Amino acid sequence: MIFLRSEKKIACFKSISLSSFTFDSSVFEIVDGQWKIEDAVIANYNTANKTAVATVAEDTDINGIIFELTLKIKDDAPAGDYDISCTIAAKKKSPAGGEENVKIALTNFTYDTSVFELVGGEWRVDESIIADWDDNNDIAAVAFGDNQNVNGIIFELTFKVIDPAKEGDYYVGCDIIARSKTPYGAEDQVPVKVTNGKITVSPVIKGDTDGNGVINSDDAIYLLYHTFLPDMFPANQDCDFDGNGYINSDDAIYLLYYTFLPDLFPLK
Ligand SMILES: [Ca+2]
Ligand SMILES: [Ca+2]
Repeated sequence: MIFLRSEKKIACFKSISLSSFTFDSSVFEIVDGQWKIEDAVIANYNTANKTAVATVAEDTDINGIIFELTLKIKDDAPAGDYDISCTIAAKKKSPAGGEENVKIALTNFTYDTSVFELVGGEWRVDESIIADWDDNNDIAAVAFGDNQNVNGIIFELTFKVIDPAKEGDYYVGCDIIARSKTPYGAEDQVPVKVTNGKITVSPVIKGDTDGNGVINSDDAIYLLYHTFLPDMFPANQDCDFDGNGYINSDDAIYLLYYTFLPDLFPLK
């Protein structure tokens, strides 16, 4: 259980985060990142945001190679020397009177499994010491300083709608456990309120590529982004609007014309 893991009897932690990897993206592409620290309490690499965080006991020796980044060289890359850098932030925290005095665990996520598949979860607490999501067990845990404001959105779940799903409103809930350290080192349960999330499932409107319910020039721009970055801008429908058999920027232009002259440029 992740939540218990953060309560290991370790006197002090230190955390290291790597972010803002900079390199010549016309030559290289990040394939993977992996921590090389043994005995890390948490060692995580977030592929989407290209950030890596590790937390270790204070007495862990972390001299030497601590992180390995695997890059792929693109075809036709010119020979030469290239620099790669990243931002490293390191923090040292003591559980007894240090800053990471508040811990929150989210468990028992409830949702209609006949309609949704849970595909991901991510903490939105800035400056957290530990933030983890165990998708095998549907448990998420975070620890942060008691001077941290955590009102608002703290955790984001990503669902996939199972096709075909019935239209309607669905609710998502979870159990939440929050604890805070007292000045004497003991722990108090903190009262917290969970607001259940609502998801509305509705049919996709032809041409509404960004899925906001209306068709306008933003959808043409979204489709243009999709043709360049399909992973970041996924398609919610078949976007071959000019009906020539393939999807490219011409379909984005065609969709733009459609927003002005729908009769002349009907969506195929
Ligand atoms: Ca739209
Ligand atoms: Ca087309």
